[in-house]
Amino acid sequence: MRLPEQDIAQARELLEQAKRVLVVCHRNPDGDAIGSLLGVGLLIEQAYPEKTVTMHCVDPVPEMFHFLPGAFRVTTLPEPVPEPDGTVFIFVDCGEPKLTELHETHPQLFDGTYKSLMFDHHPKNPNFGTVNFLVPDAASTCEIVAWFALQSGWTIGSDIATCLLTGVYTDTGGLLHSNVTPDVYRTVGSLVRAGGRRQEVVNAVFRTGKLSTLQLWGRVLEKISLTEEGGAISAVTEGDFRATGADYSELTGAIDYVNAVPGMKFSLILSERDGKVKGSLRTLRDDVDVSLMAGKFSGGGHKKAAGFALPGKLKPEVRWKVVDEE
Ligand SMILES: [Mn+2]
Repeated sequence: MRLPEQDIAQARELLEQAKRVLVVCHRNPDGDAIGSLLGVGLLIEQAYPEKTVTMHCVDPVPEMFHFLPGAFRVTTLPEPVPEPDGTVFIFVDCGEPKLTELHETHPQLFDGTYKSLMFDHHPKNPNFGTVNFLVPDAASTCEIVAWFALQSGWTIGSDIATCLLTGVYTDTGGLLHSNVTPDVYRTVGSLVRAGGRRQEVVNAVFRTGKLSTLQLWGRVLEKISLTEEGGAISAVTEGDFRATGADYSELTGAIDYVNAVPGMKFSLILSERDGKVKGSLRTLRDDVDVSLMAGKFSGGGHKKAAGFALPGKLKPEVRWKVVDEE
């Protein structure tokens, strides 16, 4: 995979003219958001040591990613935001401006007042940056950042490679999802060769589970039921979150286990939060499109992973049947 040379040249020109670079990722950041936020930040800092580079998110870095170099430097946006002259923004893994949660408080970041670069892989991204690196075929934003560095002739050190590997691993479920292409393996190869600490990422992300997370997942797994339509369905109530002490983000990943029941067409986890019921849908099948199912509830997503949110609460329903006792 190669990025257009003229876009790279234009991006480098913007960076060279800047005094400060502010990198921003989306709210509720996942591994790809944090990995690309830190990866880009550290890369730019290394390439242009005379410039001030800062990294920002409206939400804190999840504990799971605290092992990453630079994780403790991530802050909310400084107030007031530095003047446009001499400032360049870099947006990473944001499918649209509102995912930064700065679109209402800081519309000037998106209306052309500020110059910006954008790195993303969400197909519906409206290309809201001044220079856009949008690659919908990439499994993660971190890969796009890696190509940018490699094509620019920049050295990727082991710290930066570790950040970037994190995003590739989390957005591919540990290289297990169907979005893993030969290019993904090639990029992983380059990052591991650059000293990326693969095992550190795997252990922190896939082999570490807080007690509250494991107990929450226990409840999810215990409540799986199979429907006549071929769905494996489970639900978590606000009571489950309270009883386990888990927060909402700890539900991430549980759906892959619900989706593991053999022979099912799709899986669904319903979860209660702040007066809303959220649905997460997954399928392993090529002939099922869960984004269409989510669409019926005004949601959306990809063919194999989608979601929706409805106002309301969950009401448990137990079905009893009287049978003859032999
Ligand atoms: Mn991503």
